[in-house]
Amino acid sequence: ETWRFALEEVDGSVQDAYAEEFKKRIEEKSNGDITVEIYPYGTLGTSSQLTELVQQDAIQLAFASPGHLASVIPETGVFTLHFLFSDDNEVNEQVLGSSKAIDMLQEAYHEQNLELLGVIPEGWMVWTADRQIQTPEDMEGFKIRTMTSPILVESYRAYGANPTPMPYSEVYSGLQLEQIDGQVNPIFAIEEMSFYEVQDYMIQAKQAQFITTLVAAQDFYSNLPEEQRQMVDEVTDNMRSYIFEKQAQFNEERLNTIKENSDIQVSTLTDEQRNAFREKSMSVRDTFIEQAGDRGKQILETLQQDIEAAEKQKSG
Ligand code: 6CS
Repeated sequence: ETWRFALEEVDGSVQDAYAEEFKKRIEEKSNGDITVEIYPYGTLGTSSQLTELVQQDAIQLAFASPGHLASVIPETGVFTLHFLFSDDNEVNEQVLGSSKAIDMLQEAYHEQNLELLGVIPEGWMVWTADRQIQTPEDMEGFKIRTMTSPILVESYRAYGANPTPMPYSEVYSGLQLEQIDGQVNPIFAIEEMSFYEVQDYMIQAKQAQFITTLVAAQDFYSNLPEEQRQMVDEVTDNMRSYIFEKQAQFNEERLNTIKENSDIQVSTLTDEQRNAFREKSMSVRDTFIEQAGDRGKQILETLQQDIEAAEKQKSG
C-alpha cells in the first residue's frame, strides 16, 4: 500500500525533514506494509492545488498552510494573525500541541473532507525588502508578496502596505523582475528559495510564526484499519518535538549561510518599533471574526487564553 505525501516546500526544507522522518517511522512500524511516497513542492502544484488533491483523496497526506488554506477554511486564518502568539516559541509549540482550539478547528476541516493531523510552527516570519523597514510609514506603498488568503492581505493593508498575493513558486521571479518589492517567510525558506539574492534588507519583527497544518484525506483516514489510524496518531504526536528542534536548527544555520553568501542587511526591530506595528495589527482581529464567524471567534479566544496561561506558567 502506498501513501502519497505532498509538500508545499522543496527538498531540504522543514516540511521535507518532517516527511522524511514520518516516512521512516511509518514504514518501520508497518513492517513494510506501507510505503510513503514524498512529493516535494513543484511536482504536483501550488499549495491550493495540493489541498484540492487531498480533498479528492488523490493524495492521502499533505501540508496545508493557513496562509493559503484560510481561503477555503477561514478559521485557520487565526494562525496568520500578527502579535497573537507568544514571543517565546516554546510556549507556542506547547499551545499548538494541546489547545482545545485545535479540536474546534477539526470540525471545520471535516466540513472540507480533511482530517487535521497537526499544527506545526516552522519559525518566525521575516520580511525581506528592497528598502529598510522600521515603522509602518516605511511600508507605505510597499508591494509585499503574501500568501493567498484574504486575512493575510488585510494584515499588510493594516500597515499601509500594498499586499500582492501569489503562489510560492512565483516569488523569486516576482522579486527579480521587480513586480514586488518584498516578501515574508521564515529564514530557512528565504535561504532555500534564494530570495536573499534579490533583496537588500532582512527585517526581524517577530510579528508571527509561520504555522503550517498537516492534513489527510478524510475518507482515507477514517477508513484506515484501527491499528493503522493509531499508528498515524502516535507518529504525528511524537514527531512534534522532532520537527520543533529541526526548524530551530534550520533557521539558525541558514541565517549564517545567508550572511556568508550575501551582503544583505539583517536587522531586528526594538520592542518600541514592534509596538507601532502591533497597534496597527489589532483591527485585523475584527476582520478575522467577520470572515471566520462564531467558531472562528471562539477559536481565537481559546488560543488567546491558552497562550496567556502557558506564558504565566512558564514565567512561574
Ligand atoms: O510562502 C509560501 O507560500 C510558503 N512558505 C513556506 C515557508 N512554506 C509553504 C508556503 O506555501
